[in-house]
Amino acid sequence: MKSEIRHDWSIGEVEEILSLPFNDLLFQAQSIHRQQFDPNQVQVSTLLSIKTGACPEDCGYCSQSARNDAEVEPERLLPIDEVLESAVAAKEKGATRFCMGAAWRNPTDTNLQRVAEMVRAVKDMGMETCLTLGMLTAEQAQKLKDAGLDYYNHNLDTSPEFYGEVITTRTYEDRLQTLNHVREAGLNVCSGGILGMGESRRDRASMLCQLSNLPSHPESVPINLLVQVEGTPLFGVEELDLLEFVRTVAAARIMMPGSYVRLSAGRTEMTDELQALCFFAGANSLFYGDRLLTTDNPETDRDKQLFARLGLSMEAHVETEKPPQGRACHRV
Ligand code: SAM
Ligand code: DTB
Ligand code: SF4
Repeated sequence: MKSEIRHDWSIGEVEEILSLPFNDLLFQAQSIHRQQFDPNQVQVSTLLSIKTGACPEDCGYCSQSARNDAEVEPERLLPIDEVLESAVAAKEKGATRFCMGAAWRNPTDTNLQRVAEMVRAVKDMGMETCLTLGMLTAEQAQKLKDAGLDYYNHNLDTSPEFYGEVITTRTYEDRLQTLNHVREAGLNVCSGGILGMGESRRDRASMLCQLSNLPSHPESVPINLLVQVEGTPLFGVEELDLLEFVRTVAAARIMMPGSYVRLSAGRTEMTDELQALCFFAGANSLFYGDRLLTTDNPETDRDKQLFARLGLSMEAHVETEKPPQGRACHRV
């Protein structure tokens, strides 16, 4: 099984991959993973919510939407010294990348300036930087690139077909446009989605097609398991068979061989054994730190024990210069 960078996947073809016998699927994914990456290394990033809650969007999964009844205390944009304090703590614990998230539809230019200062300061500490602030214009993406930003996270979340069931206040096309602006500005792209929102296997195949058929594969592909937050429309939705989660990780690995596939939200619901299967299926990065944005993540000590049980090591600081022609990075 040779890994190949393709941008022409069809939904039917991916459904077939997702339906393979489990052992065949995991064997294929692990074989491809080993051609591209050290199979015993994980890259770890720490998240911080720099502006929490009161978001005007209606994302059905999100605790931060002003339209939902989740118990989240809204907060204004954090002062830069608080952000830096968290970044220092994350670096001390071994994170190589610091990801700052804001509950905005899109940043205003004033807010963008303040966030750009945060990026400069975190970068000066010797960490990689990532932001997720909602939609960006081409000019805003360029400003962030100029400030030294390494990655921008903007998820497609689900398939174009299922999308309208989850979000109505921005379109799928809006998301693709932001990803295009981010890519054109020369930033690394972090884009993935959420599983367990009541979507079908075909929807999962379709979302992976959207991601892998972008002109360049995202360098980072977060696969979130829905965290069901009380007060959100998706609270109480039927839970996903977690082996289906592993299958989707494996398909992402096969389709985007050079990308980091990131275990994201939902790890507190996963056993060590399930996470081990995800690593075997090709996941090689995760969020590290006891908080995601508004919900819990495993404690760092628990993750350290997990890594020790599996003989995994945390990646040291990596170079994030864009690979030639902006293609997904090929590590051989
Ligand atoms: N407001 C910005 C936006 O939506 O682009 C950035 C922050 S938003 C919280 C970042 C991503 O977190 C979402 O696109 C979604 O994929 C993920 N997310 C949010 N709430 C989640 C939940 N309850 N479970 C799983 N993933 C979630
Ligand atoms: C991503 O795909 N998952 C992270 C990060 N990108 C920003 C966020 C997960 C949020 C989970 C729910 C919460 O903590 O509010
Ligand atoms: Fe707002 Fe982002 Fe949450 Fe949607 S996912 S409600 S845009 S914070």
